[in-house]
Amino acid sequence: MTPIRVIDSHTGGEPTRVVISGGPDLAGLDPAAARERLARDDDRWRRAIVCEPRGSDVMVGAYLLAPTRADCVAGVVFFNNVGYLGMCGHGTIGVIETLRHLGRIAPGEFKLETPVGAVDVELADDGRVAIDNVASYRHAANVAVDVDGYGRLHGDIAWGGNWFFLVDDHGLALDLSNLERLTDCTVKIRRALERDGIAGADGAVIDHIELVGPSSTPGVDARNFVLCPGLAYDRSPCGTGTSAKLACLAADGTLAPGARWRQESVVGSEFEGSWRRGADGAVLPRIVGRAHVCADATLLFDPADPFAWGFA
Ligand code: PYC
Repeated sequence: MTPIRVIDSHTGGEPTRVVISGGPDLAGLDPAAARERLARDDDRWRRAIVCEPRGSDVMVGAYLLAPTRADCVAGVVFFNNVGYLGMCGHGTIGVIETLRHLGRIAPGEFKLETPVGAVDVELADDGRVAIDNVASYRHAANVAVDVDGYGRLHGDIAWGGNWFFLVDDHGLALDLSNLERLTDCTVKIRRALERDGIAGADGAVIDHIELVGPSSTPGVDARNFVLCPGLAYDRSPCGTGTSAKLACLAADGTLAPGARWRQESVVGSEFEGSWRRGADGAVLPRIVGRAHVCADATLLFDPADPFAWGFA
């Protein structure tokens, strides 16, 4: 087994592991085709790269692909401890910071191909990355769900590059000291959605649960707790989750186009969001955040290691 070189970064505390060399051969595939192939034929690489013993439930991986579109700087497929993501906001910021660290890009504007479409990104001189995310929208508002141990809660179903159920009336403190209860509540919301057949467009599974509440940080509009598909919580404010929130604010008419929305995570890291109206009326979110590279490592595969291919 050839070693795999990875670069780890974190975006507001949420890790991204970018595969620089080694791993599955994805030559010539666009991100959507690569994701399909990986899930069907090559899934063991995902486990080996982001699951224990080399990774953890929190780790998000990113395969870098040669772009198939002339206007894109690279393609990317994001993955985690249970599968593959359509888009990943914090991960995109981590990929851009990684490309900058490698000297492959300098501050400027780029396009990145993802399985759910191309996204425009801008790297500023100070290292901040702005993502013009995919068109986001609210699919359903104020959907009631009976949650074991928490009673009847209400949430909006929204798309921000992944499917989210956004709940305001949870009554929980969005605080690190309350992680156990936050996780318990969001896992139970997820189960209740599945039980009741509550889904996104075309029956899509809602695999991200976002609790939103006020922030006590001056100037910050909201604080969130996001449960990811593999049941780890997002340490960052979640780029796709912030996009989903912006779509709901736009649908409610409570955030004007171009107005700034500052959202912080349960660990206190922050993304800045805003939205503009696309030509077809779509809500186009912009998310701004910053990542830091924290490791440049080689993953080794010992043929005698019974856990060489990871375990979930
Ligand atoms: O930032 O979009 C995001 C994200 C999705 C899952 C973890 N982070």
